Amino acid sequence: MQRLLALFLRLVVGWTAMEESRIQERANRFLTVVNACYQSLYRVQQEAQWLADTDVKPEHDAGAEVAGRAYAAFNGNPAIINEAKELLTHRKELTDLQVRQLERALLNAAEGPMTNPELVGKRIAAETAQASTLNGFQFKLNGTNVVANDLDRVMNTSDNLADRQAAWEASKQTGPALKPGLVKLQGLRNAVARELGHSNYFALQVAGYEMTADQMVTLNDNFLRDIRPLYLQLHTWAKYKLAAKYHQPVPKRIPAHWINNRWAQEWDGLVEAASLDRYFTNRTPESIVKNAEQFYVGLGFPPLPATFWEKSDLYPAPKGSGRLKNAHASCWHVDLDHDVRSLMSVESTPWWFFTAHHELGHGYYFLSYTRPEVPALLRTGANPAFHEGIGEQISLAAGQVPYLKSVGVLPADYHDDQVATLLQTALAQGIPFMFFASGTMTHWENDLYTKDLPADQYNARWWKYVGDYQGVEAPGGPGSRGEEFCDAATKTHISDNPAYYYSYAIATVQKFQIHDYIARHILHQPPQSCNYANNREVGDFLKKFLRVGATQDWRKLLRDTTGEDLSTRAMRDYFAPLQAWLEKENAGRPIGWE
Ligand code: X8Z
Ligand code: ZN
Repeated sequence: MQRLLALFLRLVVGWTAMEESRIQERANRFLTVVNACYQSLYRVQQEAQWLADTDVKPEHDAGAEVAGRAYAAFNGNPAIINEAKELLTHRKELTDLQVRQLERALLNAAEGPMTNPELVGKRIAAETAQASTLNGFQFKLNGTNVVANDLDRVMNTSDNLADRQAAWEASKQTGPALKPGLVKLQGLRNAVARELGHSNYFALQVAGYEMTADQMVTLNDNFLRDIRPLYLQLHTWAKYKLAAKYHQPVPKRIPAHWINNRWAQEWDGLVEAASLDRYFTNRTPESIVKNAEQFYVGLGFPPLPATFWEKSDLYPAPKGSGRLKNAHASCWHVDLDHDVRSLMSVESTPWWFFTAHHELGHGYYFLSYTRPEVPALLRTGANPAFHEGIGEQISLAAGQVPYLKSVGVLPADYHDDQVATLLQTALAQGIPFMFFASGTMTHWENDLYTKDLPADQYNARWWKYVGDYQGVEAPGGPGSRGEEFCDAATKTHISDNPAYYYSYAIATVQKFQIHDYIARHILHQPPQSCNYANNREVGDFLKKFLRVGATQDWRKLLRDTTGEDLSTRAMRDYFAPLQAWLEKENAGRPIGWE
């Protein structure tokens, strides 16, 4: 009897193993084809998009639209959707790597599900038209054609409030031009997401984190709850400082044109003792990009491929060339192999110095996971925040005074006023940004897609969130920006990277966690004043998690990398010395804006 039972069990186990290998073989055959075609079509689509973004012309838009259709025709094909879904019903018999690829294939399909070709066609046409309006927009300041860098120059240097307001208002000219396209895309993106069962477009994007829209909003709200005491102190300090600078009474909320950044997302230029401006006037834009590359090479990463330098578009289009290009920095993995390019408009400023480090972070991440062990479908970040986080963290490291001195950006006798440096970092690289990213952007886009925000409430809702989360108000005061404007749409991501911005907030939290680990456990230096330069141990630590791409669960990867779950702990520790200093500076002042 026992022998019979053992034989029976052996047969069952053997049969199960056979079934398992049969289903794994089927998945492998399917994934081999999907990966190969995905990579080829991705390249076709990226090449066409690159042309459209770097040289805005109707014929390049047409090329991008056709390539977008070809990409969707394969990736959203019902045959792919059905087979991926069918295989996932056997998920227990599949390897983790197979499950990840199948889930990614379904997320890709959900962006252009050819179960409804007419809808997908409409979305691609609308996306292409919106990108063209955005990238080809001609700003005018006092009747003269200007580009975004010109407007930023006024915002970064002018003390004249009328000039500042004119530049700020000019920067909002894209809003009305983009609003009709955004209204259309709100409906089309939601309809596309619903086609494969996602409740809306915001939920589809958040699915890449294996989270629901509500969980994502709560995560962001919790970040803000954790750092609100520090933000209130910074806000108070900044508004007194700005009121004195512009000889104005101290307002409750800060007028948007008092702050250098067009969306008040980073508060640069307030701490004279930490200003790096004068150390950049004699540098060339080329040397800035080379500095950024050297940061990574010093850590043991290879130099960028020659094609990066040949094919990238790194500097402003020459004045008078008539060429219009996307003004927002980005980095592209054109062929999901070694063709990595960056699109920037680098000038000799500290802001572009940090942005170049950010973009090359994407580039080195692309190159790190371009390995045979990482299939094309998983050649992406562990999640989008990991992708944003690496360059953000390197920017934080590149701003450390000991590092800047060691590479000669700062003179050897530079006096480091540590409070000023910390204050500058908090204002320009961390805290107000969180209230824009987790607050205004995340809530507005969640409303746009999850709550189908009506078009006649876009601007009122935007300024409600700017006021509530950031403590900032429109230059003309509340009510001055009616629905004829569309100030949300002046932020690039609303059009061309929708329902994504919480990724920058998570990236900001994560950058402090990874930086904290490196400073304390590898460099044995204080996180607020350390130097990564030429440290191979730091490079090896970074490579270990960059090389896995999306082949592992992001939560586990973060825990394995830093020993911690996602948390604002490191960010709060970093700025802890500032809280007491600010409280002393702000003694007797009303705190906050309510
Ligand atoms: O968009 C970017 C990068 C391109 S991935 C330059 N960033 C956000 C922004 O500019 O709004 C970097 C930080 C925030
Ligand atoms: Zn980025």
